[in-house]
Amino acid sequence: MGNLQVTALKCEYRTNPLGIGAKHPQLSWQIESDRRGTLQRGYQIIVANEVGDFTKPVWDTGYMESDQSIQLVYGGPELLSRARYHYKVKVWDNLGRESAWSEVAWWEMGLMDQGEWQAEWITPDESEMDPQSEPAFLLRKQFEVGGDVLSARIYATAAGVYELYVNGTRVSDELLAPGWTSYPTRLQVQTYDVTDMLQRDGNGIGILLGDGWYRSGMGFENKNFKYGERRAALAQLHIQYKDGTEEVVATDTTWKASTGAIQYATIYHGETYDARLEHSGWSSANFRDDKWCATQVCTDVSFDVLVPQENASTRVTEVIRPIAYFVTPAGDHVLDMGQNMVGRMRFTVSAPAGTRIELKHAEVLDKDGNIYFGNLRPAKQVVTYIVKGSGPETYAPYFSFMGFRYVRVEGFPGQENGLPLDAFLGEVMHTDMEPTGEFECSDTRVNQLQSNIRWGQRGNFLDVPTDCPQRDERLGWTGDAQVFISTALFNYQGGPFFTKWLHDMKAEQRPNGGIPFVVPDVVGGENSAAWGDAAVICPWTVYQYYGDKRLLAEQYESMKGWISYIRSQGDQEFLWNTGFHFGDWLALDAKENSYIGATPVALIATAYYAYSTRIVRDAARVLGHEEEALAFEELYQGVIQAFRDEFMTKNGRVAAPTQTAHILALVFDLVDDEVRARVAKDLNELILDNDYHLSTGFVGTPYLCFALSNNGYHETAVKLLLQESYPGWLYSVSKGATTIWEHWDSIKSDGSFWSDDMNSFNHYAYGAIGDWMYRKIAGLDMDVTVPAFKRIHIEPMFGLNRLSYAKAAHTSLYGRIESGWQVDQGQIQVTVRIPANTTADVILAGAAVGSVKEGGNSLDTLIPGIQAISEVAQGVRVLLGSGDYTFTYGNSDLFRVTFNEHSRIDDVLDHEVATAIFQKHMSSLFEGPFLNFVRKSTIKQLGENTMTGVTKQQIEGLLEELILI
Ligand code: RAM
Repeated sequence: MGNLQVTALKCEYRTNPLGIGAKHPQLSWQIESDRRGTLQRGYQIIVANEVGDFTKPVWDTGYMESDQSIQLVYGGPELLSRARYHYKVKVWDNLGRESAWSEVAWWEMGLMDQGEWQAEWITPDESEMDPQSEPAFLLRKQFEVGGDVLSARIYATAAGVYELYVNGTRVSDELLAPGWTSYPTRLQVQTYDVTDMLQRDGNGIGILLGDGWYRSGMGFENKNFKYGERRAALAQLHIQYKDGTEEVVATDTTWKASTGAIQYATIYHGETYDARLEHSGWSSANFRDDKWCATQVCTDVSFDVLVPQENASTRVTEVIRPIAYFVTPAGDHVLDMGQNMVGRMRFTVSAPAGTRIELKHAEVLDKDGNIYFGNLRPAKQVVTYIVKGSGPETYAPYFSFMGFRYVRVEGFPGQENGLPLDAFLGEVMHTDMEPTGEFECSDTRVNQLQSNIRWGQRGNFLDVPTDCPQRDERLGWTGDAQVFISTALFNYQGGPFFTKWLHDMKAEQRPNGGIPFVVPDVVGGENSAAWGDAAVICPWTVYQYYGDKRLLAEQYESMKGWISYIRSQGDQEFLWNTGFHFGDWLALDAKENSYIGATPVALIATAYYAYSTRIVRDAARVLGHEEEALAFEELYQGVIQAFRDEFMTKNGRVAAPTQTAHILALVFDLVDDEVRARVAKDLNELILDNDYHLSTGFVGTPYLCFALSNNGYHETAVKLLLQESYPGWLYSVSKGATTIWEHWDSIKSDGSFWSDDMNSFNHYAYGAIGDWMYRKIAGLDMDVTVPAFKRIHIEPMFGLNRLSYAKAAHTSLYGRIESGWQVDQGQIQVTVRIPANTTADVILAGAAVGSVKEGGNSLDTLIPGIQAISEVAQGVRVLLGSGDYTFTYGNSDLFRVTFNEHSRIDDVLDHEVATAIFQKHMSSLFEGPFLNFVRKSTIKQLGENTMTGVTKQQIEGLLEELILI
């Protein structure tokens, strides 16, 4: 009967997760099938207890007729705190096949009930140690294990950041636990499996406790103690013996406290570690702690705020080596990591005791080649290590992270003769999300852009979505997250990440529905259009990608709250024309000395008012709140009308002559079809007038290319993408960027900097173009009416003659989706992969039914998996079931070069192709100072300009070759 398998079982987005907090966890699986067109017709889930005895199931769904294979809500009896559940799944498909049972997977509940806490919050005794002092605390206890251990778990958290040790070994590779949440209301508890770490009789347990976000002084004021003055820790070890008894070891005042090597550690400024002050063996049994201080109970943090960890943990996900070492003109010894990264340096050193080594981290070099710290503002990013002197010592900071490509090293033994590169490693740190997106095309510059976008995400998804990872900010700016979330969810599995952050947003929403600028809120400002709208856009985007109805339901009140906030603001119900807004932040049409672009903020605010209201309407429908949906529809219509009255001319022009104003009118559907054509044309002209350059900021940029591609100006969108001169995405690439910059000209063409004041080289907002690259260039898109890619939409837009191939992949909850195309002399090949239990509409642009073949067969034969074929305006539409398909067809018109003497070759050709042709005909000119001039000149200018020394013959050769394309 062929092969049908259930694989990749997930609970709450994760494989075999510990410490689940959801009372009704959501289960997902994937189906592998050797047949095209596989759909799930039914499923059966069996959940068993701790030991996995499936003969006595906790929950057995029996055969369920349903095509649901993701986010299936556990519906059995109440799940017990701390219990492990095993589960397996089988499915039946539309071809009548029954799969075998999947492999058994499990999840384990966290500590669910506050009443179970026997542990107390502890901190060093105030009478013996100043609990506000800088050095990190060491807290420890000795305990006995009196039997054969079946299993052992530790539930722990901290006011601060902590690492947990048992018998001298770290219990996990998680970093900066418990992560950053809205601490006054929510603090995550981590669960660790320590079964294999316990030993019979004497054991030691230790907690290393630093400041972290809790006490570091986040925000602009550089004030410590934002959340609290004292660090404290809470931990509870449950030992289950094989004889069925249980024992608990918990933090209480029998623990002892000390300080040690970590003399200082904060998020912005780095860490100071004096290895001479280490307490060797401090977390092992039999360590002499009689000289250590006592501890006391700390009541600063309540038990009510504890929640089992929601986000994936922060980890080192990659280790990179420095690519170079050099001495700057100013005499600094600098390591180059080759990549702007976020994390920490690990190094190994042998030196006499007391040697002081200092690492200071920076993102860029200035135009003279000196290391540049100006953009860090007060953030120091300095790591100081004081050598113990006992042979090779290895160290990396515990409780800080840096944003950097370059590291200035001072005091490293022998560095006058050069730094030994192999002594240093860069450890890349971020929330450990599964990579789910790949994009590649024929233009290597665009591939570098894609890499920059991904690195921007990695560096700024360190537990919260931050604006930047280096200066004294690193805050959960709502606007930045909102513009980037769609790209982010293509690139990485962000379900747990956004679930946690949105819960924090909801926790910090103001009683009137207002939304703070940053979440967790350490800044205090609130309620800017496009920033506060994150409360609506983010849960909806998570729903679109992952079909997570529970999160949508959890956030629904918060989403509505934001709309009612807006509604109460304007001087009439349907307009939002009051208050402070960041506007089209950093747009290039801003007035001098302003960050706020020229697009009227009331236009932006009202446009988002409409957009968010429409989303809440749709969310209401999904959640079955029909009456509310109707009310939001009415409100939406009112806002659209008000937008038109206020911001459109009678004849259908956008009154504000900015790119962003036109973009919003188009992408938020604020105009009807007739007017739409005119607005699109006007937008296109604004860009042509600007010689194919954008002028947009945070608000317009993410949607700019969508506005063009979706309204008949895809060619202009592609030109914008490929624009190498300032301003455009490839400008920073041409300047050697390895991450996305905050400003289009963070480094100006003369090598000088935009400013010291606000100039991050790792700011993902403009990376939002990634979404368009996936959806339009590679054509991998979703049908928005069916969430989670259950219905896939594949429609590559070929980028005319500028790109010769593009391909993308996305691992959805259903499995891997692929879309790719290539063109060779007018022959087009489109390849797709559609996972089981989904279907796809594939649009083959410029195709005619008679000319398309799939796997070599013409479409008029019966092809397995192809369910329907039709001609549409763009070409041919095929409806596919799951499977791998290759379509081929010819259409040389689509790729014909429209070339005349006014064309610049770079404008009409794929960068790689242009390069090859240039090399062939003008090799003499290809290098040297004229190169740029030649590439940017029209054929006419080239022929006329004797300066370049281009011969008539060369021009003719060029033209001949171009005609062949
Ligand atoms: C800057 C941040 C962020 C932006 C706000 C308005 O400080 O870096 O990117 O959202 O301003």
